[in-house]
Amino acid sequence: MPDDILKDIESEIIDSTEAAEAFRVKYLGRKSGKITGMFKQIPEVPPQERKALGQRINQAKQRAEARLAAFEASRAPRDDAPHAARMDRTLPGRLPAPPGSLHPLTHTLHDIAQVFEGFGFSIATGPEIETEWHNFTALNFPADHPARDMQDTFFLEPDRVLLRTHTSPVQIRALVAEPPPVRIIVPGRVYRNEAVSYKSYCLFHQVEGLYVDEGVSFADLKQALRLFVQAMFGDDARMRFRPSFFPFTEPSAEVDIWWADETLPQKGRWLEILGCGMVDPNVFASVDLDPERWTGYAFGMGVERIAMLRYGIRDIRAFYENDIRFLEQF
Ligand code: 2NL
Repeated sequence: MPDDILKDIESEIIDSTEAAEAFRVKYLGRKSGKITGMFKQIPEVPPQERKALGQRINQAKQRAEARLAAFEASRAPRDDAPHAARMDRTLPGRLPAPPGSLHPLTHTLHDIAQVFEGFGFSIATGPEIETEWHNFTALNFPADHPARDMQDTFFLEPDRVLLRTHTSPVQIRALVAEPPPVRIIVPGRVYRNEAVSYKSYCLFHQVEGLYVDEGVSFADLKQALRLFVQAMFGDDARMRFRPSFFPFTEPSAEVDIWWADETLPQKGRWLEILGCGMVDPNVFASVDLDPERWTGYAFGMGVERIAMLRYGIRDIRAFYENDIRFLEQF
């Protein structure tokens, strides 16, 4: 009877596509659906009852169709639903997420900084866009020095503003800003207008160091750098100081380390890793410090050069290409 069937329709559980299809066949199926069957029985009742019966069967049919429509609406995304509502939360995630790693230059910089922080140096940074005075003049570069040339330096404004060619201008700023003692290392990007090749790039990284106080000696410099080389390259590392020249230090030296290489007849060779020296009296004078009172040592090294040595990287450009196959090795 139609009244009973309405109750049945309302009490059915439709919680899956399969349940919905079973419901449709049970009530609305063409061959053996209950409602379909009731329509077929209409001719068998007395004519005066047919209209009312037909209406009640139609009502049951509408309820059955409404339940199916409600189920469809509950699972099908609406066109205006936000994207997340249409997302299938039952799909497995994409695993594993690559964790990433530190850049080899970052590793090397951390290791260098850690050694000098252990000696009591603190880290100072400064602008990459500099004045010609901070980058050259205060550092005792003569007015006609070739490094000031357009060929080596990126000038932003003629003869005034430039991309720093070393991090020394940060040390000049430190000496201008605070009275000694000063004990800082200065890591950072520097720029040079050079022909790009496997061994030089238009930008690279330096760590420079500066120690200024009364009574600082060349022996202090040698000791600090010897301990640095041992911390970076091992206690057995062989090193030598070789006389050199920089406008901003006097005397000046370069440090070489012995790089063992069994394929060479001499079983290795000396490789330069940094430059250093005693702060030139003219530098003290340009920052208004008395050269008779203050003494200091300074040094500078290329981070790429040290990273290339320790990791066996042959082309400096690899640091800047961001090739994931290179980066994921560190
Ligand atoms: C190198 C050599 C060096 C310095 C940098 C410096 C800074 C001040 C005063 C004196 Cl404020 N010196 N810095 C000294 C000697 C060498 O770098 O080959 N760098 C890659």
